[in-house]
Amino acid sequence: MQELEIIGARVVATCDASFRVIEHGGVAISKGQIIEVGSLARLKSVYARARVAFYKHGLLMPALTNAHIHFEFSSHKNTFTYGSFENWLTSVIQHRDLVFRHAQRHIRHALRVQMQSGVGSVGAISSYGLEREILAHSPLKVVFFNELLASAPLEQSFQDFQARYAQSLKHKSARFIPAIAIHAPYSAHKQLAQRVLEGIDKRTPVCAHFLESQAELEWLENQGGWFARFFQEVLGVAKPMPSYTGVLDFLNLFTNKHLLLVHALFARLEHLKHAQEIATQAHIITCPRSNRLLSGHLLDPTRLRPLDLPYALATDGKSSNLDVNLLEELRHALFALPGNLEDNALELLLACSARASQALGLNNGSLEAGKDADLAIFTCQKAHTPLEIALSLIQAKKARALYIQGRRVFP
Ligand code: MCF
Ligand code: FE
Repeated sequence: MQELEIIGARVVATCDASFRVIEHGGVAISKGQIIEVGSLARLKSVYARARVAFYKHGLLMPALTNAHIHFEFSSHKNTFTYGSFENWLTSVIQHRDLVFRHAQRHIRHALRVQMQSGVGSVGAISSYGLEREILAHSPLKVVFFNELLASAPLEQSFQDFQARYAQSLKHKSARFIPAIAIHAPYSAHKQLAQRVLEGIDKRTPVCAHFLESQAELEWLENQGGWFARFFQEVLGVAKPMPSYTGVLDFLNLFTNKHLLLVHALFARLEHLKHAQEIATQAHIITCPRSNRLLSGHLLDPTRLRPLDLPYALATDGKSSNLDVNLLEELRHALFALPGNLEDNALELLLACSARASQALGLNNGSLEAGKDADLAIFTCQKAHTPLEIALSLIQAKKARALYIQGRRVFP
């Protein structure tokens, strides 16, 4: 007889396409996967031999997904400058090494924060590989984005990247997925970006920071502005020129790829449409607190709706945030993003569950038969609508339990 389990709660938010909410419901689990979702009474009668765990004052949801986090910067507190993207970037270049002290301890803490906040999957951006072993041995599902950072087309930079990528491939499993991030148009040279992306299949997500600042747009479109001065004065480049002929040229790197564009605050409609046309699938990742601290702007979800371009919510790293708690991010997003509150509540719940999971190409993020049994339980008295569920979540502050493939990993 195979191991069967039912996990139920007073409120079940499936986060499926119809956003079904079930009172006194649950999921039946076998071999780490959900085999049925429904009322507790039905599940108990169909799977009479199953072990049952019921959370009386609980909200059962898919485990959350934090689709963009820089674990390596977890020890950062107040070294970098906020209030302007340009000043932030200059401060990162000047003080980056400082923040890697005691990195391992802080990375472990950031990992605990993920689990405490009900996060079961992460999209981890890795510039140096400092967090690779810790993440590879954690219970979380990890899409591990080895980040290309090289503004000049040096062979040594390519070799260093390949070596890091090869290290991550050693840990490849159903739970740890090595992938590639192209840092940004101003910091990843076209020739190297093309070379590292060669042979990457159309199902593995590729990630890039994209049009996070007005300066980046100006650099790509007019080859001038703040970045020209930055390359000359800070990095000592004699005649700085972008390696891309424009925004679309940068996006063309991702033709036939599964593309995640992070931030996209200064992207125009034509850029977003182009991304959708050339990519096999395109997603936006938004990190509202990071955006507020760096450029001051926030993504306007109403601009994405007519395009049918999904977005995922993420914390970014402590390099540009006060913490990496996704429930805190949800709280700020709910209060700060422009648009109708109820529409935003529904989209934001999906943005840290089903849509974030789709962005990372994972088989979780909603409670449906055939999905991995990655579940989070939060305290909740009662909730029906997406807004009530979102409000319960942000008041809960911490998950009561986190299951991955049906196995409890927290507390
Ligand atoms: O998403 C934010 C802001 N935009 C760009 N980069 C980063 C962010 N948080 C951390 N970073 C890292 C990036 O991975 O900062 C460095 C890279 O290591 C900037 S380039 C020297
Ligand atoms: Fe980032």
